[in-house]
Amino acid sequence: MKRTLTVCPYCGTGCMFYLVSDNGRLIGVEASSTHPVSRGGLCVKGWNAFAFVHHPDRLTTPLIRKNGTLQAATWDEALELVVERLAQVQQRHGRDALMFASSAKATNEENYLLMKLARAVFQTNNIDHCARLCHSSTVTGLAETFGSGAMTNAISCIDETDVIFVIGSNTTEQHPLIGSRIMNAVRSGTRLLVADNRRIRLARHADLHLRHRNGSDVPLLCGMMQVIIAEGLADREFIATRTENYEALAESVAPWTPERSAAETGLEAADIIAAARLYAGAKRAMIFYSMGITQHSHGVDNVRCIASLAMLTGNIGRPGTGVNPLRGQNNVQGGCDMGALPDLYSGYQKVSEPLHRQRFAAAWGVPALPDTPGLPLTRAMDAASDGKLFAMFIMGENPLLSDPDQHHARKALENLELLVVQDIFLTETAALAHIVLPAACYAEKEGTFTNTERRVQRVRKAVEPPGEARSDQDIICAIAQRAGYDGMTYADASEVMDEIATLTPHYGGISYERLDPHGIPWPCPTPDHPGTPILHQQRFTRGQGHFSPVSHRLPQEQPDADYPLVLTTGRTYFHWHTGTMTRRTHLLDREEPGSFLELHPDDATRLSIRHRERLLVISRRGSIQTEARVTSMVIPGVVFMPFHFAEGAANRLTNNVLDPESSIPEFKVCAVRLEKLP
Ligand SMILES: Nc1nc2c(c(=O)[nH]1)N[C@H]1C(S)=C(S)[C@@H](COP(=O)(O)OP(=O)(O)OC[C@H]3O[C@@H](n4cnc5c(=O)[nH]c(N)nc54)[C@H](O)[C@@H]3O)O[C@H]1N2
Ligand SMILES: Nc1nc2c(c(=O)[nH]1)N[C@H]1C(S)=C(S)[C@@H](COP(=O)(O)OP(=O)(O)OC[C@H]3O[C@@H](n4cnc5c(=O)[nH]c(N)nc54)[C@H](O)[C@@H]3O)O[C@H]1N2
Ligand code: SF4
Ligand SMILES: [Mo]
Repeated sequence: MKRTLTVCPYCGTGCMFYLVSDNGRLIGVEASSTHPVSRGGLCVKGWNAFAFVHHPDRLTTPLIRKNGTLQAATWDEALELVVERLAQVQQRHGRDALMFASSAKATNEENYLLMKLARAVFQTNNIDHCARLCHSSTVTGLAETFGSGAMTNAISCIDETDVIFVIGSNTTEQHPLIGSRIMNAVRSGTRLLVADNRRIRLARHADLHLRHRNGSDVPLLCGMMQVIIAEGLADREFIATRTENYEALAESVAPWTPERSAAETGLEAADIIAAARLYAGAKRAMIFYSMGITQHSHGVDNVRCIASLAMLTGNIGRPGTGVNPLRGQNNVQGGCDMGALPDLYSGYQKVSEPLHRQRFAAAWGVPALPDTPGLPLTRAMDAASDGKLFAMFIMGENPLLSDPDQHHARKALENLELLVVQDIFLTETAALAHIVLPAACYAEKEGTFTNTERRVQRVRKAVEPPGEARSDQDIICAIAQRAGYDGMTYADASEVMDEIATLTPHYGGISYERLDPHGIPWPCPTPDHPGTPILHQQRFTRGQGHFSPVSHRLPQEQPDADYPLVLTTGRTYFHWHTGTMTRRTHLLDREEPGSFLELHPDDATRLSIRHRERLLVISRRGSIQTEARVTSMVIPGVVFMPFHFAEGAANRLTNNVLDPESSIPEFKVCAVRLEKLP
């Protein structure tokens, strides 16, 4: 038996474990007792992360659509066709007629290579990834206020803080090893404030649980800031020495009295005051947030308020403090770091900045690189649907299920002259493709993932890929070569990391030799630098912290007589997004086998819907059948659905309206009505 130390392929917590294999087959997972995050534990997805790897549904050969059906082909045929057809589309419609979707499931090296392929070989900045649907509001909001969009503190800071404020994060289900660390801290006296109208597990252990209306975080946070300033709880010294634009912030929150905030949020004024005192009264307080904050048409404003609240109380740059956006996918932090973003190279270096462009062009051996930012993923889907984008190369994403408004997503994908999908399974999206390329999964390749606390960790090959599947790195490099570019030949993944280090200041000191055993948190600028667990200690990345005042905007679709309920969507503990991996893992699928809708008992009684009854959920965009789960997890007037299930897909209902600044969709609020099945 062989044990291979590697990183969990599911969430951004970044637990490391050993894959146990026997005779070339994975047979189990063993936790790593010394790893600083997992510390001998794993959640149920981690324990089962070996099971999908050998599933018979794995893609084993390239597929090409002939006479309407996908048929097995050789790599030679498939790669030749990809290059030929991409070039054709560019000749016909211009170089920006293509979009590359990168993958937060793939390694740093693979994300870097796909963005190099897009920019150096195909000369377009049209590259993005699922961070657009996820923390793009964070990247925009924290870049403006702090200068860096990453989690400011380390996960271990949970052990040394006085108050934890969790807002819009179902931490025990979605970042389980962080959730359990919070629970441990609470057991030993740390106070907990939760703002989320679902009665999530952490809420049951909170000193105060705020069940405010969906989309009313700006009124809540402004109300708290008003109380903090009015009661003299602000950190005057921190504001004076470390920040700018405080006067404007103070003026903007002054009208948000607890009474006004209460009216907008549906909370009691006394609870808003209590929340403000609890957070601001702590010597050290940490904020954790996730999709409840970012996935709104005012997501960036929510993030700005969170940044302001932390700066107002001096809770930045010290142990046990910070603004901590929990990054979702195993390598979504890395996808962003590597520049799988339409406006940025690796290390958040702007494509619009001539010096950066020249440096990357010189390193990549091309005469020039495109200077205008490309399309965000969500805007690319709009462009495809409008017939203005003609080809998409999708590596490791399943937008037909994960994008808002499935009807719109389907139209966009079906409109394309060329759709190439590179995945480990024949997903709903891949089934629409003209060419499908079979990829190796995390257990079958070398590379690195960067977790939510910026820790760059080694992913190691435990077994061979099935059939002719190849690593994303191999496939991307083969495409580059066939397109006539000779700057993408590497002996192995570590050589790619060496190139990344020369072009990416945060990763400047990172090399594979240094990552043993448990990685290094960036920034790590030089080979002798130990890494940086806490950001913004002496100064903010941008210099002074910037207070950005906001004004309140409601979610775009409000309940009305026809669609009287608010639908909010999210996740469950057992499943992962579009279910490609977890629904092929027997132990997980058994726990949560199908689509459901959480509905408050009051609403159920009013509509005479019984627990487990099948019902119809209808929005302005579509309708689905699902099963009612009558529960006080949700508040009256709000229903919740996970988006994991192709049958009963929540994204048939959601609204494709975007935050104007971050282009994130409003996944967290749309209006629906329920009907009993005839
Ligand atoms: N098991 C599992 N774990 C996962 C994932 C998975 O699919 N399955 N996905 C990963 C990814 S990519 C991500 S991004 C993370 C997401 O992690 P989370 O953000 O924790 O998960 P969600 O279920 O999307 O939403 C979290 C909470 O937001 C609340 N919420 C909804 N609307 C609002 C609002 O207006 N304001 C506030 N304050 N709260 C609101 C919901 O009630 C919900 O409890 O999880 C990661 N971890
Ligand atoms: N309604 C609603 N919709 C949402 C959200 C929500 O809260 N509500 N959340 C949004 C968020 S935060 C996110 S992050 C997105 C996620 O959206 P997606 O990223 O589209 O969802 P996944 O199912 O994680 O897709 C990852 C794909 O990568 C494949 N894969 C796994 N490993 C590898 C690999 O090594 N190589 C390759 N090439 N492929 C691989 C998997 O089989 C899968 O098809 O969903 C978004 N959609
Ligand atoms: S907490 Fe996240 S990283 Fe850790 S085992 Fe669970 S899914 Fe994997
Ligand atoms: Mo995400």
